[in-house]
Amino acid sequence: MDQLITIERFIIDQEREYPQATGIFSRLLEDMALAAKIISRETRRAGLTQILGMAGRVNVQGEQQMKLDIFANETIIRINSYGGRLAAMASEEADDLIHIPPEYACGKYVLIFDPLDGSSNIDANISVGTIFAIHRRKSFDGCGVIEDCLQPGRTLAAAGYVIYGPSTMMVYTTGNGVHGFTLDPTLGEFLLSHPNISIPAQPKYYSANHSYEPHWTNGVQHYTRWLQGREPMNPEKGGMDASACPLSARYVGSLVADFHRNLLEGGVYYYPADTKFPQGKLRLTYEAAPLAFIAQQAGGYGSNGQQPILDIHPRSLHERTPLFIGNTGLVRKAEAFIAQDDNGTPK
Ligand code: AHM
Ligand code: MG
Repeated sequence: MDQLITIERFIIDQEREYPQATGIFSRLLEDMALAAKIISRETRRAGLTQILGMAGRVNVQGEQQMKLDIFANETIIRINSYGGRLAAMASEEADDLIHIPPEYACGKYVLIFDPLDGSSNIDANISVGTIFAIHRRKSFDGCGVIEDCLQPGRTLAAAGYVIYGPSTMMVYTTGNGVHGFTLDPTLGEFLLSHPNISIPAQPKYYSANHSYEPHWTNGVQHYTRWLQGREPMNPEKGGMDASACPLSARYVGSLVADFHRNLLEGGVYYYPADTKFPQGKLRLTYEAAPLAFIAQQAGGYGSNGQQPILDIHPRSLHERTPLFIGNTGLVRKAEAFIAQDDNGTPK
């Protein structure tokens, strides 16, 4: 008989496999699920701000309306500030480290997040997402410090994302497989819908913003033509062989949506360095690293085109990185083209 398993029950069942677990980590994941439900509720009403009151203006109830990315940011901070679980937080929406208010205890984890990635898509009613990463703190006591957040993805304790699409899903890993939960809005519960996700061996899609092609390196341009089945690599130098190609192009322009589709269907997403973004556009600590950890747990791979994303030691909270992520063989192929044709820097 099919079982109905809520995310809370699943988290507790996983915790039982670690007798030394204190439960703090489980509560942290449950808090993220609660934040996701609240953000989901608000994104569902996004188009209604037009008639109920625009962001930054007063709505018909006389309440101040907030932009959704600010709302998402404040929701995650509010839910995670107390409870003694975290030593500090960092967010795409905050320049500096977010400290735990002095009236609350500091805990042993740090949370780094992008509260509403792809938020420029909201006005067109396109899927957006939240991405989060949880590290064990490095500092020993007191409040957390920035070095607690500047750890390579390889040491992540957990990572996940929430996609606000036709349905809302939360997908996460604690290094023990990737599991997906779909929100039943009538119950207000995330139910296990996608246990043990693994990227299909046969990919279907590649996802990149083609309008930047003239600004890409020779390696990335050749790689793109290879994905389209228009250009062989002679001799084949690693990664998937050309029988996988041509792949179909799909690009939402909302990282969580593009990543999620390729995770379930097979494919590669890339946002390389180019002349507009010489370091790449995406952020290492709260976009690339958590998604690379999830990809790895699902049998895939995330690279900056030259080395694994998970090996990069961040130097600052908002550091950017090129990103190639998805089926291992497709990402290794990008590395092979980049190594063959350029040194990874824009022309
Ligand atoms: P954001 O963090 O400002 O929302 O930007 C990140 C977004 C990603 O979701 C998406 O993959 C990418 O930027 C799209 O960029 P572009 O419009 O240049 O293709
Ligand atoms: Mg973002």
